[in-house]
Amino acid sequence: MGVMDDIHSAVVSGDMAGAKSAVERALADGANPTELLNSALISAMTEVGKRFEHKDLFLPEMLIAARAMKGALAVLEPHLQVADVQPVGRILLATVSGDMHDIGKNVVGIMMEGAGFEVIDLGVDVAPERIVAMVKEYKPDLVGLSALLTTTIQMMPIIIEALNEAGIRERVKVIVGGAPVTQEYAKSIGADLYAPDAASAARVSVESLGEQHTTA
Ligand code: B1M
Repeated sequence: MGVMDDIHSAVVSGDMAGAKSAVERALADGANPTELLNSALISAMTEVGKRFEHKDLFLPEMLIAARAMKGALAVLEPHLQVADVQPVGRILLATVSGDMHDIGKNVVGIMMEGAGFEVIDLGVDVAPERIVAMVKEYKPDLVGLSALLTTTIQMMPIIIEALNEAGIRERVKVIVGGAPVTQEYAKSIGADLYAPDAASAARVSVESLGEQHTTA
């Protein structure tokens, strides 16, 4: 079994120490950090999701797999950052109310930092009122909303409406993402941008900075 397989199976089985040391080993062997993220780590979480769906694995196992993923990601993070990038803008990131999934949002944050954004991460389960207050306080260029549940993506238009009601919608671009979110959904709720993954989230965000306010 190769080191990529070791990482994959350590994450799936929730072995954080094993996942971290396998990532260290892969990096020492010269593995590409982005490939490692996509092929070993993210694919492991996809596998966990499939097993959960098929009832081959249950909530506690999903939780320890997520913990192993986070440990491995912490080892990988410095290698995903590009040194000496010029600051391009500021983004406020949040997982929406009712949603505790933060791995994808964290990966988006890492990629945004790599692209030169100052990232203000509000964490998970963030209420619309808090997002409005933080936009007023930090005056970001973008607000990034993540949601992983078909139920919680419904908070996204509520947050956009809250920004509207507070009279600050025009000050920021809103980018949305997360597994159940689609380009069509993003457009239908009046988001400015949508990205299916972290790398494209960073790319479209940088591109959007020079553009007029549009919808996704
Ligand atoms: Co949850 N969970 N979970 N879970 N979980 C899913 C999402 C699920 C698809 C699993 C399944 O059934 N196959 C399912 C949702 C079904 C649905 O809504 N249709 C599900 C469920 C049901 C639940 C609970 C309800 C289970 C229960 O309690 N019975 C519960 C809900 C809790 C809550 O939020 N209120 C729950 C709980 C959990 C854990 C806490 C155990 C854990 C989360 C731990 C954590 O995040 N700290 C967890 C996990 C780990 C998962 C899976 C297995 C993996 C998610 C993940 O981290 N993926 C997931 C199954 C799956 O996704 N295949 C599942 C890796 C991550 C890098 O990818 O988050 O998709 P992702 O992010 C990607 C893109 O989506 C995108 O870029 C990222 C990187 O490329 N992206 C953005 C994300 N945000 C973006 C924002 C952007 C742009 C792009 O712009 C701002």
